[in-house]
Amino acid sequence: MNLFNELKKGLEKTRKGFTEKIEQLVSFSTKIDEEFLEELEAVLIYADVGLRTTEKIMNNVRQGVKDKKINSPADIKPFLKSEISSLLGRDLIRTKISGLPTVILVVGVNGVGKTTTIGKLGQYYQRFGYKIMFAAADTFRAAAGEQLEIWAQRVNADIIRHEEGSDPAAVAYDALQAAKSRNTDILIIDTAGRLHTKSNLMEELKKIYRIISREISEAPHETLLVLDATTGQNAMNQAQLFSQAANVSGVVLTKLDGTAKGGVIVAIKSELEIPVKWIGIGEKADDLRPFQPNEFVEALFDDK
Ligand SMILES: Nc1nc2c(ncn2[C@@H]2O[C@H](COP(=O)(O)OP(=O)(O)O)[C@@H](O)[C@H]2O)c(=O)[nH]1
Ligand SMILES: [Mg+2]
Repeated sequence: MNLFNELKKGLEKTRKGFTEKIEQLVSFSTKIDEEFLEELEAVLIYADVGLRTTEKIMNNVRQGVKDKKINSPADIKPFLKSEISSLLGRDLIRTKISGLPTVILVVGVNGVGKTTTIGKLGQYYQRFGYKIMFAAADTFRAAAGEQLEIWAQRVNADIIRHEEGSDPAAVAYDALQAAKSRNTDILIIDTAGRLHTKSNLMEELKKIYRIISREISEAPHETLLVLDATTGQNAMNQAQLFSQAANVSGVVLTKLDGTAKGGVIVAIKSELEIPVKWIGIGEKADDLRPFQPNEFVEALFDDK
C-alpha cells in the first residue's frame, strides 16, 4: 500500500464519522434549509472540530449560501474541503536538525503515546543517517524505561537511563553530556505525565527545561506536546495546561486511527497557537507521519 492509501486507512474512522456522514446528508437533501444546516453543524461537532471552529465554519457556510457560492447540497463537500484546508494551512513544518545535538523534549499526560512516538521518531530520523539518543526521563515507572530501551534497540539509538525513582532532571543532564561527547545528532527526551500530581508534574517539567537550556542555550530546539486524538476536546485542555509549563513548539497528535473524532486536528490548529507537526496513525514504527495539511485534507475527503 502506498503512503497516501495508508494515511487514508489511518483516517478511516474519521472518514466514516465525518466525510461519509456529510455525503449521506447531501444525498438525502434536496435543498439547503435550516434543517440541513443544523445537521451539518451536528456532524462537525460530533467529529470534534470544536464549538468555536464549528461556529466559524458554519458562519462561512451561511455566507456562502447568501453569496450563491453554495447553491445546492452537492456544493457543500467541496466548500467544506476548502474551508478545512484553509483552517489547516498549507505548510509542512519540520524540526530543524542543526547543532550537536538537536534536543527534542517530549511532554504530555500518561498514555497519550509519548514513548511510542519517541520510538517512531527514532525510526524516522534513523533513515537519514542521524546518530540518535533517547533519554528515559520518565523515571516513575520501570516499565517506561524498559519500553524506551526496546525502541532504542529496534531503531539503533543510544539510551541514557537511570534507576526507577531517580531525578528526571539528572537523567536529562547526563544525556546532554553524553550526547555532546558522543557527537549525537538528535537527543530525544521522554518525560513522565502523571496528571494527578499536576503542579508537581509542571514543576518537574520546568526543572528539566531549565537544565537543558542551561547546558545548551538554544535547547530544547523543539518541545513536542503529545495529544491523544481519541480524547477529543480534552486534548485541547491539556494543550493549555502544558503550554504554561513548557514552551511547547509543536503538537504530535496520536491515535488518529482509533477515532472518528479526527476533526480535533482542525480545532487544535485553529484555536491554539501551536502547529501540529506529526500525526500518529497506528502502533507500528512507521505509523508516524510529518503532518502535511494538504495530503491530510485530500485523504480525508478522497471519495475513492
Ligand atoms: N492505535 C494507536 N496506538 C498508539 C499510537 N501511539 C501510541 N499508541 C499506543 O498507546 C499506548 C500508550 O503509549 P505510550 O507510548 O506508552 O504512552 P505514554 O504513557 O505517553 O508514553 C500504547 O499501547 C501505544 O502502542 C497511535 O498513533 N495509534
Ligand atoms: Mg511513556
